[in-house]
Amino acid sequence: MPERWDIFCRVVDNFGDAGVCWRLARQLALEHRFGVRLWIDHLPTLARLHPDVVDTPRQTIDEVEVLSWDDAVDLRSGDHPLPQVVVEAFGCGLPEAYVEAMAHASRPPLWLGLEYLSAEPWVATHHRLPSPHPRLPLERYYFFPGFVEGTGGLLRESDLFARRDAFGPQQRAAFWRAAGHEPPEPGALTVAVFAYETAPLAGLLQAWETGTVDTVAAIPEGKLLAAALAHFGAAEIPANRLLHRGALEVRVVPFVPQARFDELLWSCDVAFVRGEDSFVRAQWAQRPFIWHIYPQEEQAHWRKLDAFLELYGEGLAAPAATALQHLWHAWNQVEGARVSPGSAWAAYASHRATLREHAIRWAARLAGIGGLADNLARFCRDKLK
Ligand code: TRH
Repeated sequence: MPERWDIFCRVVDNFGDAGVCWRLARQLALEHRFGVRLWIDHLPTLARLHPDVVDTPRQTIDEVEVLSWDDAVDLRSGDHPLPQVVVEAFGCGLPEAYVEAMAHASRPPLWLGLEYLSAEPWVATHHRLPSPHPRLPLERYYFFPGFVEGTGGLLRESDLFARRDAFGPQQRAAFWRAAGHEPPEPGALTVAVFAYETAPLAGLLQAWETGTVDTVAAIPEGKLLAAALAHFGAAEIPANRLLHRGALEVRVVPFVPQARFDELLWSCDVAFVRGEDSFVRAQWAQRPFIWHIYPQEEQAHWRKLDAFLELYGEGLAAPAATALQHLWHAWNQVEGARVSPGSAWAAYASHRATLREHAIRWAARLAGIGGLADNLARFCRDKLK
């Protein structure tokens, strides 16, 4: 019998909780051949990421059994036998009845808490530590994704690099046509812009349209588009899904299934990404990238942003590292940000070749710590021996 895993995911907002859990579940099922059940509380979000998902309590997609859950679901019924491994994603909490069943099992499942991704130094010291349940004879292990040895690494499918490296001019042209556009002119700078609607987009668009480099900005359908339309004084998306002024052409592109999201990054020179999953995908894409971090209370996210900037800046020439920090701070509206997004962009763009070389080295460095799904499977295999 293949080892069985339950992954529990609550969708907080946006797409990343579902995006990360889906990517993990799919890889454990397809590459590790585990029996995987993904319990998710908001199917419509998953359906945006995978078009085969339908609104039903139970379905199998890409060999993952997807079950819709809320606390009322009685998971102890016979057709939901406990698995060997339970992954609780992002502190979502497990149904009380399920935890009780775990505690009373002759051999309780191995319980892991998959934590949010952070570059903060304390992560490696907490990774794989057990935490006792306050009331029941159970313990839950912290499992942290990360960028350094001693963490769980980052999600990466085994064929990702081969697919990335095989994605050439023809595939890029096909991506643009599938998105409803002609391939950009050879000399144009192409930028993917996936960010929260709070991003200071106007300043960036202004810099691009008044700049000397023809710039094509691909913005996926979503809340950020309103800021782009406002900048152009457009009431709605034009029929040709283009907004053009000066040196800037904004192209509206569809929100594509997650399996094709990488193609957006691979079809552009620079990537503005956000949250957790697209942030990781831009790093695997070896692109210069700008991260719009998910906002948190009391600006805790600024600490996370700077922790990553410090790590990422290792080995990067000082002028390029400074330009990178200024643009990331401006984009994330960090208090005391030195320069506006527009002028920060000009400095950043002047170091694009250096940043591209650094992005290639960084992806190779990350690959050295192994993929998250593989590290997780290895940890569980060792614990279940
Ligand atoms: O959508 P997000 O902002 O999700 C966030 C983060 O996960 C954050 O950590 C979490 O705390 C918060 O949700 C609740 O950003 P993220 O993580 O990049 O997830 C976006 C997903 O959407 C990612 O899997 C890529 C996918 N995507 C597509 O599949 N197709 C698309 O066209 C686009 C633009 C994105």
